[in-house]
Amino acid sequence: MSVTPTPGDKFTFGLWTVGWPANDPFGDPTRPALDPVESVHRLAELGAYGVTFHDDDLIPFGSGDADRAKHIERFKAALDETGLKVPMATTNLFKHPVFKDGALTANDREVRRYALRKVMRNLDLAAELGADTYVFWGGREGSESDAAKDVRAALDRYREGLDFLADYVVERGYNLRFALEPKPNEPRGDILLPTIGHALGFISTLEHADMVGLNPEVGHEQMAGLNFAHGIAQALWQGKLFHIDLNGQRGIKYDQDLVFGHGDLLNAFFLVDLLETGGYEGPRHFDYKPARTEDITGVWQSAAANMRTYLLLKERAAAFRADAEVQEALQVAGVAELSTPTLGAGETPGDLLADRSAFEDYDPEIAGARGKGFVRLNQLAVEHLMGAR
Ligand SMILES: [Mn+2]
Repeated sequence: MSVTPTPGDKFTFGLWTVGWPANDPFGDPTRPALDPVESVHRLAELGAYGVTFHDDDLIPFGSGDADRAKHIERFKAALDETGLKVPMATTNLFKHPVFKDGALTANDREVRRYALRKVMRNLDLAAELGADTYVFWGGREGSESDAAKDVRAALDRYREGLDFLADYVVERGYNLRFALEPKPNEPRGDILLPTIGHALGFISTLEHADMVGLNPEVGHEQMAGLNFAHGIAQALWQGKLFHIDLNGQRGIKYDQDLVFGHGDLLNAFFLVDLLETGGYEGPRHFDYKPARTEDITGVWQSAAANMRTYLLLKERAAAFRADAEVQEALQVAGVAELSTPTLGAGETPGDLLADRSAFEDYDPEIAGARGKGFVRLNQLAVEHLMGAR
């Protein structure tokens, strides 16, 4: 198995990731802005499959129509030269002060109408560039004050906006699906649809629920103390893993956007194992930030590190699965038995009541005393991850 990335690995990067000049709330940029055209070329050289963008990453906010067309033309030329794809696009509904109280859920109705128009314009561009996924990260959809936001009304407006935009995609015949990206907080004190679970519940209420899924991000779930691999497993189970944002996060704190694997490495190991065996076929998209300490050389080193870490984890996970001792430990742990239905085919409540082996003759003390061998299994995973086996 090769750990040199190729387009067949479907690795993609947001223009805003490598292009981040490393300004943060406490400090000025430490790097010059990157031309998106240069990012396309460098990512292609590193073996990436594609790039993704917010409208404002490509076309500076407020550009006139002529300038906008020029930016798009240069970008398209770079895509043609490199063969890089644009599988996903999204809208910046968080940077400009107009969105300080949200976009689709701003209290101010005019802001909401402006936000819809901004999305519609970029949906047209996304379709033109061949994207099949459109992400909604509602970073400003939330509040700092429970008095200032009627959450039930906000969810009504969120649904209204997404239903309307989905209608627009259908009416235009675009081959686009929507992917909502949950995040618990930052930049708002509390963000609507804070976790995978909240977003799945919300999606089930949408008019076009079939064309709306998720774009979960590693760090966003881990900021809430949640197990990302479990969240992804549920998203897959519900047929809603439309896209994924890979990065690293170390515990419950601000959104770190570290290189993939530079946070909870063991969870990343099980995540890659799941993605590679669980039927996910979409891009492996990195939404990280090259650390503020890095110069431009460090930017490209960190981009390469994301892909190399993924491929190494893929290799380690495959070795774990192939190990005869692991297979025996899985057997002892009864992992496969969970796939056997609890009831027999056609078994009724009456049948279960009549089965004395299920209760009257069953000894819970014996079952309760039996060791499960889960720690041994986990240690085998850790040792494969460490390259010790
Ligand atoms: Mn993040």
